[in-house]
Amino acid sequence: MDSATPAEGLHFGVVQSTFNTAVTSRLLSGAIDALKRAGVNDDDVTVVKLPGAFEIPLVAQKLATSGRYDAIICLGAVIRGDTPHFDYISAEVARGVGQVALSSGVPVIFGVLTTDTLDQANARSVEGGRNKGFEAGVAAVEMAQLHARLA
Ligand code: INI
Repeated sequence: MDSATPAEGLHFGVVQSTFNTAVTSRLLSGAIDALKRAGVNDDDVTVVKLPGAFEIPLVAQKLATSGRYDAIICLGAVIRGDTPHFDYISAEVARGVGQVALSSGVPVIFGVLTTDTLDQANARSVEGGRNKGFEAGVAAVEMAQLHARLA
């Protein structure tokens, strides 16, 4: 991590979709754990919950353009079903999150699982173990620090 910019004092917005909520709740725990371990204050983290991954980009955009956050973390779980629905949602959330980062200039981290099965999603959202939310939290701190340094 970049020691020139302490994580303490940085502000983070976390967007959690509640579809597949058991999975995304563990992603949220992982992200919060990573932020705390980096020294981020509880009061400097805002969590916003929304219905599904498709809705993530709009809310991420609202947070990113508010000027209040040094990075935004997007958390969700899109799990393949029997129809092409998965392909539309996963493509749209990935495209939208990337677009929000580029248009806002604020780091927006993609902590959205896109898996074929619930088992795969569970294996990537283990509390205290392999956890995409934790990885997203680590990436958010690194990107917020880098962003501050490059500003
Ligand atoms: N939303 C998810 O976050 N994950 C899914 O797996 C999922 N599936 O499978 O349908 C899902 N659908 C809801 C979607 O994100 C929107 O909330 C909904 O279409 C309303 O816009």
